[in-house]
Amino acid sequence: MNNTSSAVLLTPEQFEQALRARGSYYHIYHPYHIAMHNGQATREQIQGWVANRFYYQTSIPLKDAAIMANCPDPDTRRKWVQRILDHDGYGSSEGGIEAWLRLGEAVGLDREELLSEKHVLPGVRFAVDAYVNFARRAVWQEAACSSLTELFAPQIHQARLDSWPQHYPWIEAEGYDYFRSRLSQANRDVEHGLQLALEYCNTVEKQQRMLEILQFKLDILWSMLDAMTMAYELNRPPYHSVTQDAVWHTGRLV
Ligand code: AHQ
Repeated sequence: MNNTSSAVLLTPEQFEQALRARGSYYHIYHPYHIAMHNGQATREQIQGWVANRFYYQTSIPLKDAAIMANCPDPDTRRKWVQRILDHDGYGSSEGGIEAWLRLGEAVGLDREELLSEKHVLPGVRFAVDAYVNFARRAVWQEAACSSLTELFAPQIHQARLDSWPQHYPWIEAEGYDYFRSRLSQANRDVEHGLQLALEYCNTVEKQQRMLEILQFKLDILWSMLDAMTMAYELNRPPYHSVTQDAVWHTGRLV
């Protein structure tokens, strides 16, 4: 994908532009997401998305803790820990995972159903686990900067807030708190992530590798929606040719 041999060292501004240009491949352009945005998603497709994305949300703190475990710099850890608190909650703040459980209830899925992870499709699980395992073993700067798909996230959260209430009146308004919370959190995270990327990527090789890592993360987000498309749009969930039952594994094994 990236031919490093012909690449040249980009200035920080040029490198930031190169990172932002990958936004063309963000999952906001995936047909599943476009259908949800345009009001063409069924209740089952929305519920499937919420239940599968719950696995992504609950994996983010594990990913961020893995980065912190590999990071020897206290200043970075002091900033990075906020990401874990944003999801797990702290003091009187409920956290994003609790807010996502309320999104589940708002779309008609009770807490136990999301917490059981029984709806998490193998393809979604494998994509998300690849992200967590990458964070466990990669150079901490590379793992930290793989969160930079959030360069494009505020747009996607705002789009949901702008379109879903009118298209899906059956979704209770309390469910939208999570998207609202991410508007400011994502912007703050991106400011830190971008600063790390521009500081760390000071050679052609590091710049080219970081663009590849960002594509890896874009592929994770895209593949999650591909798995949901198979199951909830094409009605071809795993093993559909041999059983109508949901027989795939639902435990976190890696
Ligand atoms: O809700 C999201 C979230 O908490 C995070 C953390 C961040 C990371 O560390 O990789 N990425 C991310 C994202 C969230 N929501 C996604 C969405 O479409 O709702 C976007 C996703 C991202 O862009 O990586």
